[in-house]
Amino acid sequence: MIHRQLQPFPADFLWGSASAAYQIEGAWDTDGKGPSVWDVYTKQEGTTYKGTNGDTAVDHYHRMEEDVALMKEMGLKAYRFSIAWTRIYPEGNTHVNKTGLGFYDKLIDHLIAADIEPIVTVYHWDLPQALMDAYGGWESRQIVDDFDRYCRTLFTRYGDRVKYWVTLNEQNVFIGLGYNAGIHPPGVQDEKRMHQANHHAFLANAKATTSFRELVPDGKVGPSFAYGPVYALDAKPENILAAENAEELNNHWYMDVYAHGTYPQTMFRYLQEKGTAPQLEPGDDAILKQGSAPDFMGVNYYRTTTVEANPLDGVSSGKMNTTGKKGTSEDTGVPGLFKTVKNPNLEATNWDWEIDPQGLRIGLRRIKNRYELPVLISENGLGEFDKLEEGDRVHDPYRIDYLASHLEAIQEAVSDGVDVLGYCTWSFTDLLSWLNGYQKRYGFVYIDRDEESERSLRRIRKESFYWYQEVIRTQGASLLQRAGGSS
Ligand code: BGP
Repeated sequence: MIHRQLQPFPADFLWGSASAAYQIEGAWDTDGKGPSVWDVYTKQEGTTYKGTNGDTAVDHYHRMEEDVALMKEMGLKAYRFSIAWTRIYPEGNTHVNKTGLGFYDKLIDHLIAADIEPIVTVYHWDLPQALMDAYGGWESRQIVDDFDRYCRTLFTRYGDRVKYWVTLNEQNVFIGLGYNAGIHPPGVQDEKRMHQANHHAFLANAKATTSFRELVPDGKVGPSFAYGPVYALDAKPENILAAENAEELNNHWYMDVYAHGTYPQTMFRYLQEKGTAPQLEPGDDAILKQGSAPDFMGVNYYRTTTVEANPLDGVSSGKMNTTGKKGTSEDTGVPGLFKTVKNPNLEATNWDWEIDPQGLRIGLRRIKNRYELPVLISENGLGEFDKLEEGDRVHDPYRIDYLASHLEAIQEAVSDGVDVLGYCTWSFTDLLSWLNGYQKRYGFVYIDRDEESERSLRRIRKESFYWYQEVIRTQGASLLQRAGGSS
């Protein structure tokens, strides 16, 4: 669709930015916080880039007020952050840590005082280690009740002030990388175990959504899904079928359950035939159904996925580029279904993530057509090397180009009729990238630290900071000037 004129962004559009507790807070064992699986995993030899961990991260725990002041100065309308489960329940499911609750009270109050809508992510991967030790975390059904207890504590405590809630961040990523690729905790490589853990995560998500309806009836809740819309490499029918397979396994598998409470049937049968389908117990269907129909689909969008056919003895796992050396990532796949290939039409970042703003519009359209749900873009951004230059300047036009082109694609999607509630860039300040250390930077605010040293941890506004400030101030109208258009 080519529109003669684009619709403006909605007047109440949430111009936001995002972060996650483990990646920014530091203070990993301060004020009664318990250890999470990431606190433990990152300290095992060879798990992360240069052995980096979040012990200090960017020290947000001690610099929260300064960070919120920068958000206010920028004019941010929304800030998505996550709560560390282990600050609230240090052992996962026993006693509540009042100091932990108090930290997020303070953060929420500061945001509200700065006219910034808080968007809380309940779970951004930092499972209490105690629950991993007690029963294997997501591999046990016990997690469903423990997660619900934790959620109910948060909904009760903060539900009066926080109206936007994200349940699980990227279930497809923490489960896929944790239980199949084996590069996130707990480092398992087993497809059957992965699908079972994933099923428990669906149940936990559904139960928490049901609790939310009871405790925060005037709020909005949804999951954040890492959506990589799938393309076929070309028009060969076997590659089109491979793309259908990938869209179904990678995307509908998750979003169908969130939206409708049901797994896609052809893929479920295929996994049953293979012996890796999850085991459902009586009553599970009802839990999933009751906790379906979120208020929005949260979408974390970074790139599209391009695939071709993959034989039964074909490619499965491949290496990820965690060093920033372009061209070092390997293709991955599911034998008998699809394998990923480089898209010859797209440029990629130094970490081999293909840059594809139109892919975001395509994804938004697919969600609109299949689920009829509003979308909150809960993450989108560019991880790149940045250079701190003389006079405290960081010149990052590549980030501005990336974000501007994606916002233009969103405006096209809005003009297509997609209901987009808001846009959270990843990320506000630079932060720890789970497997990639500190050199893969995403923020509007540069943090003076690297893998080797915490240096001063000073906050320095990048050029993109001022650019986004202007986008927000003009409600997106400044984007049209950039594109040379008018409306
Ligand atoms: C998403 C996560 C974020 C963030 C981002 C960038 O998958 O939700 O926490 O890390 O990706 O990824 P990376 O840090 O691997 O570059």
